[in-house]
Amino acid sequence: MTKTEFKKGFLWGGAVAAHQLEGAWQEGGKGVSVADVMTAGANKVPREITDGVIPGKNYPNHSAIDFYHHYKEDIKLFAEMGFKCFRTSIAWTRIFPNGDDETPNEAGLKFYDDLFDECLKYGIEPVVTLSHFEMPFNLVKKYNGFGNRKTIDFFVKFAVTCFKRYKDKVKYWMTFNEIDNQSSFNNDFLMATNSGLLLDKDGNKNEAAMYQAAHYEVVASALAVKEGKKINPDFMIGTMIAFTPIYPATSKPADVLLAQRMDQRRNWFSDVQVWGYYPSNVEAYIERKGYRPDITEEDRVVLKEGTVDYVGFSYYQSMAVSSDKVAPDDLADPEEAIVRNQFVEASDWDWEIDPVGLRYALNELTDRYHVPLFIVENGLGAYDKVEADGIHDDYRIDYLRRHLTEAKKAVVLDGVDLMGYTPWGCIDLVSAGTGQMSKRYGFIYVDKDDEGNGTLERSRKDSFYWYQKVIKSNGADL
Ligand code: P53
Repeated sequence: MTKTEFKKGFLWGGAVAAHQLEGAWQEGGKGVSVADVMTAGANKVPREITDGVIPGKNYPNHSAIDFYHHYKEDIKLFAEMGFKCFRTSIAWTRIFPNGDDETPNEAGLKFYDDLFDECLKYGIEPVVTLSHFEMPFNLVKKYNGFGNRKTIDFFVKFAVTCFKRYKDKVKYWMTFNEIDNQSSFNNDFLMATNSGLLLDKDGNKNEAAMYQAAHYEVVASALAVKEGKKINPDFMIGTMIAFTPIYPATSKPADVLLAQRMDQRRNWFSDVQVWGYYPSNVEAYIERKGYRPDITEEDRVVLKEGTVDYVGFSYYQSMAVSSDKVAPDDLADPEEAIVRNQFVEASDWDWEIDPVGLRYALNELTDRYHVPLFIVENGLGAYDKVEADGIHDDYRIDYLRRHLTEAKKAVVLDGVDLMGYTPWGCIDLVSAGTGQMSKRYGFIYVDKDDEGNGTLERSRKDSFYWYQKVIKSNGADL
């Protein structure tokens, strides 16, 4: 029988992260996270990472959309759209406020019990990321984040606490959000959010530091997988990467080789998590650079024993690279090689829009890993206009429709095993990269602006009704 649609039980839903929507940054015993010390940036203006919370500065995540107090109302709206699942994260600082606390914080644990119960009440399956840019700031300051082997134990303790507490409520987990994004090792934001590393401003030590921290993270992830399976063998635990197809700018062999090199710089994180060992290209690269990360034989055993069950990934854009910018053998920081791709459009934030790249991504990841895939983020950050008769976000519908059409081809024509689809920011929230509210992704509009003003009232956009119809038809009616 020929497949004609998404599989039965396909996990339709939406995705968010705790720090970007919960707010209530000091309630229920919550500690300060790395996201709590990031100010509001603007379009193409990076956020400032301050040394602790400085009075008078605007930290948008502190109150966000106050999901902490509105979650019942919001989940009801997700249920109205027909969500089968809801991807969120557990704020590490609600459970271990300082990261190195002896015992977990009961009020934090209770909050997620209530949140997951509320989802399950509507038959919505929680899909949970353990670490989504929310490391306790104390771990950053006191231990240099994942630059320190001790942080492995802090993370595993956090993971095990969550696994034990929610073992009967949550089946789908991911360890680290977009673990591969730190391949951009000179990017302050990504290094702080991924690994809790504050960068060396000369830029000399950043790459070596990244390989070390990322190694501790893949070990921490593998240990969490191992422990998780003991707690509930039915858990499905995945990696989570920001998958970006890399295209050579031309068919010049040096461009093609460069594109492959850049793939290698980004893909090794998931290679290790899915295969259980480092690809030879990374081993050779670290050796050539003279880096000596602390990788023990015991670590290598753990990596083999703690491989993931599926690959979750975000897909927003593709990238083109040119050897006119950097020769293949000189490539270190992938950001150096990127050029504008003239064959695709770009969003108002210059994110290139490439639906075909999603089909490419699904095929590429299937060929490479042979495990089920889960699109856990996809979407268009856009300025929305509130009009008297509603919010007519046809540009968002268009973006999502074109991407889902390609995803469907990958499933139906190419045989990709796709578990589900959770578009990013199903309800408007604080942008991770810019700290803006005005970079909106939601099906649900939240009345709040970049200065923090607004009633927080929720309203349905046109895309809300469109997505409801998509889910109802299991993707047949796009
Ligand atoms: P925003 C790039 C930069 C920052 C975070 O991003 C990113 C990416 C995409 O690879 O990752 C994800 O809010 C992330 C979410 C984030 C979303 O992309 O900058 O997992 O937390 O909100 C969208 O527009």
